[in-house]
Amino acid sequence: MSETTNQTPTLLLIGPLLPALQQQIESMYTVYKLWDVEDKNTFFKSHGDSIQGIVTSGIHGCKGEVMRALPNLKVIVSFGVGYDAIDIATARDRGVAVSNTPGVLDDCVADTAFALLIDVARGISAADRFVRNGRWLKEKFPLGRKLGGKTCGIVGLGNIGKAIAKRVSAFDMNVAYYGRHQQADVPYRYEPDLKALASQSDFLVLAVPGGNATHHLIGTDVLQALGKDGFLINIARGSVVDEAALVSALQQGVIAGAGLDVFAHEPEVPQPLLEMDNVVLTPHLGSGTHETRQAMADLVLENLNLYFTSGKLKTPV
Ligand code: 8YV
Repeated sequence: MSETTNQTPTLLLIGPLLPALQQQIESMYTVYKLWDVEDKNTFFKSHGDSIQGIVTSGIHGCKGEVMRALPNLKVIVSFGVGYDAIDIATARDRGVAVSNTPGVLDDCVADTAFALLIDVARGISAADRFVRNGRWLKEKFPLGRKLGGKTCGIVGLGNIGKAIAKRVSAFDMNVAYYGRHQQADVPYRYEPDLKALASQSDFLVLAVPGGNATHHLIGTDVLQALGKDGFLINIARGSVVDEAALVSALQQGVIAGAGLDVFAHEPEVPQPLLEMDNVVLTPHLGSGTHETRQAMADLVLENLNLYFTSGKLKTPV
């Protein structure tokens, strides 16, 4: 924690950032780190007035109570495209500007969705365990499912959804999508009924934002519609799926399998999922490549510096 002079704006970091990004921010601003603070009330009383900006991430977010403790807060700059963990209503009420990092991570998140899809279809992770555990010496690995000719239902055809559609189309899959509105100028079939989309899909891929509007969008009814030969892929947010319903659907063979990068209570993953060979689990690595995380870091710095020199944000929410 460092406070040098009052000439540089004072920022509060909610959680640790990429080390290089954090270092750059610390070299340009006066920075407090909330995770280092033992007594938050005392900290807010003595330093709350000085803080003009918050830097956070899609995971760390920012609660309304933190904003309310900072009377001179003007801006929240977030690392990540999803901002469901930021209390946007409170930010708007208090006239606090918010930015995220759209555009720069679509390809990597879509790659992750496709990696999970091909993995669950062909059992790549399970096959790796099969070879390592010496089972190949005694048994045959079970057959997988072909992708070509199958239907991929995409829930949420935003930039990431479109990047997923492009990838699965290249593998000769049919694409249909569900969303609030049909989109002009997309070559994919719109399905206005989520359950109908699930029942037509071999793979149902979730690419909607998190938050109240999509909370538990996927429950028992949609999983039953997806059916015993269907796979669920989630690279969106754990909150979009009723996780207990998903676990029980997998236990009872209601669906064939799942590829999951996000969970309801990260980094906790329900124990039954850890024991299933037809489920591929990744630790919220959707955007996690050197190139994309660097691009996200650059955009965070750009938003921050632009705000404190011009009062504007490059990518406001
Ligand atoms: C990041 C994400 O892992 O962009 C998002 O919304 O979920 C991921 O890209 C996360 O924001 C980093 O904390």
